Amino acid sequence: MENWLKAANEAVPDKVAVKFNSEMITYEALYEEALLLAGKIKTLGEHRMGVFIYNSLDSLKLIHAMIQARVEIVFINTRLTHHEITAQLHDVGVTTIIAAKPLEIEGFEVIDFRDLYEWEPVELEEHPIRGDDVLSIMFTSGTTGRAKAVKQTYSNHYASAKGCETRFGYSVDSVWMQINPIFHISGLSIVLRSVIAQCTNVLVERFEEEKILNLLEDEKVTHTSLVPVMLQRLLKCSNDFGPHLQGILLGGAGVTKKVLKEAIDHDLPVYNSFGMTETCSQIVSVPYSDPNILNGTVGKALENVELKVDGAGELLVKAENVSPGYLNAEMERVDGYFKTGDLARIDEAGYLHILDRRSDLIISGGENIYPKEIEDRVHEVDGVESCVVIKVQDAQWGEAPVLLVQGGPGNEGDILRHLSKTLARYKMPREIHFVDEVIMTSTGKVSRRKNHEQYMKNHQ
Ligand code: S0N
Ligand code: MG
Ligand code: MG
Ligand code: MG
Repeated sequence: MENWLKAANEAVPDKVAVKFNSEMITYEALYEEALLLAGKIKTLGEHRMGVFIYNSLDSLKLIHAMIQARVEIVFINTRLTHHEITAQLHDVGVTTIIAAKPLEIEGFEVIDFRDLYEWEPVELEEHPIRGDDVLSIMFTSGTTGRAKAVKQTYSNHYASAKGCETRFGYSVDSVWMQINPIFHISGLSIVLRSVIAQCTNVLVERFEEEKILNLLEDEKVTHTSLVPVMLQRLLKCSNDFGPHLQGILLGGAGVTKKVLKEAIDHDLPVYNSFGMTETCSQIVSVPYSDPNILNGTVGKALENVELKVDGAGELLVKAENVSPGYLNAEMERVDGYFKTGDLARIDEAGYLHILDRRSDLIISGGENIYPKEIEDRVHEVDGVESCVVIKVQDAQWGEAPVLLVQGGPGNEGDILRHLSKTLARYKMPREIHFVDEVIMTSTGKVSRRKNHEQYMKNHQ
């Protein structure tokens, strides 16, 4: 596998690789800095490390340095609590974290990124990159309540970039804007796509509507990715995204027809899509120019992706961009196809329709929440007899969790205290209701469906 940054340095050394606020860096400077930092990172002797970073130029330098040092990068969602981070990192044997801000997490050696510059480097040896080497590890919540660690290889990322490039139509002269967090595949895929295509990445630190709208125009951004909540928030501010945009890749959560139609009516070049951490970003997409985009489809398979729906209605994927597996769990496959767990339909013309997401997955503003994870934490509180988390529609975030608890309303304070210590803010239930009885199935399991029906009846 080619060393992408080295190749970009050879082909387009003077081209701006990254713009961030008032800073910018060329491919030549980025490569040199990555090599320098890689030599310092090597002194740690670790083959897998955690990173706790936000969208910033330093973070991109660090990612490229870790790639040059061939260290597996374990991405930490910066919205998580220390409780959640600790569980994830223990699960994958990580003991050292490089962080963008001073951070203390008990049991881990945390290195402040800026301190790396003071270190004496060791000499870097040229190692060829093998396609099946692991570049990154990202966590995705699991049905069991335990986060699964997804291995993403160099081949996975490369195939993903090439599939996207062909369908989404960007090239060396394009300008990508990255708003999505670098610790999600929606964000990291932009870092890697732009280096592979040798184009420019305009990196955005946080979601600020006015600033983003100005940058789209000032930096002549041609391509970007958004989750639907971001698009909705931008549309509230303005429906004129300037004359340069050629593609807005929408993913991470279902988008309503209303929002899609509003965007298309204002000539915004939206592509709906569907992808997962396990598939290293989108596997299907559909452009604004295709009238089918308003039929509820997430699109047609990318050129290098094979899709099937099995007898039970489950979506199966085979492609170079599908992860080889989880580090801490079995990845279910059949005949070489990854079993996504999502229920889907492929229509006669080959368009994919997602019917239902993996067992009760709640997607809040592009962040995945599994009910089981919240339920497990609630069960840890004294006095709770039973509980269930259900999914409700939410005007601000698309979907949100609601918690129903059986056992003493006096527990509310304890529950809230325990949840805020152990769960990220975005996973906090929007409402807590105390019920006489959490409804069970005939086999004695909590029934999410029946409790949901009951809740809807009471809250019409
Ligand atoms: C939507 C975002 C930007 C909202 O963040 P914002 O407004 O900056 O929030 P903060 O100022 O940090 O916090 C304010 C309060 O809001 C709470 N909060 C923040 N986010 C959420 C949330 N998602 N849900 C609920 N609450 C939230 C904070 O907790 C805070 O509250 P208090 O004050 O009470 O603490 C932000 O959420 C965001 O960036 N979301 C997107 C994340 C993302 O990129 N997800 C995609 C993940 N999926 C994938 O990567 C696979 C699909 C894929 O690859 C893809 C996806 C999209 C586009 C393209 C692709 C592709 O194929 O390449
Ligand atoms: Mg995920
Ligand atoms: Mg904010
Ligand atoms: Mg978030």
